[in-house]
Amino acid sequence: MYKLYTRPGSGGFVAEAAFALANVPYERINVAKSEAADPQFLKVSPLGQVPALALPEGGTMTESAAICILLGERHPEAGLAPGLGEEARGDFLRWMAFMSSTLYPAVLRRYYAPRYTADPEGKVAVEDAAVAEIDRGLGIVDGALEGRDWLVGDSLSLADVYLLMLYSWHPQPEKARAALPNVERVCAGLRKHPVIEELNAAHEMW
Ligand SMILES: N[C@@H](CCC(=O)N[C@@H](CS)C(=O)NCC(=O)O)C(=O)O
Repeated sequence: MYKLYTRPGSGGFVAEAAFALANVPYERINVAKSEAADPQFLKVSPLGQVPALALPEGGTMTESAAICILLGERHPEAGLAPGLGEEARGDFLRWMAFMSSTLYPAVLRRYYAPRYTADPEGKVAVEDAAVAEIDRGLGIVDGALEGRDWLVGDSLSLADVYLLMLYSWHPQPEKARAALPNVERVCAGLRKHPVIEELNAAHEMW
């Protein structure tokens, strides 16, 4: 069985959503922040981050986007990602990479600002610049969602769930709602999805 290392309110949300939406059983291992430096956990996740995944056949992996892409491939019947050779595959990979390499790091700079400056006075400047980058990235996604129900193709994919997770972490939700009408519209619909709603009861993302 898969083992997912996660914790409420974390990037484990999107991986848990993938399992729940695909109806694939997994063991959920809660890693409290205080346990992140545990040597056993560091063997699975060298940066001490969640999510991390132990695969049923052996081996482990980190990185939320990679985990989601793999689960989408392994459980195609769930329709969580366009398959190899499908026209929407490029968009799916593009948005998963955009979110994990551009948006998620901007969110991390906002919430872990002291890691990103050697200047003891620099925290606020890092936070402000991070919020500007979050807004810039989400603005690009908002433009891509104009006139569309979903980010990729004609149906829900893990790219939409990933977006929902990152958008939920916006430090100024009122401002974000007003500035990002298309992101808000898609995420508002997704928040009512029964599987997502149930998952949020444990994560309290919104
Ligand atoms: N690039 C990683 C980032 C994961 C990440 O930063 N997770 C946060 C929780 S949202 C974490 O575990 N942070 C603890 C730390 O960095 O010390 C991914 O996409 O999975």
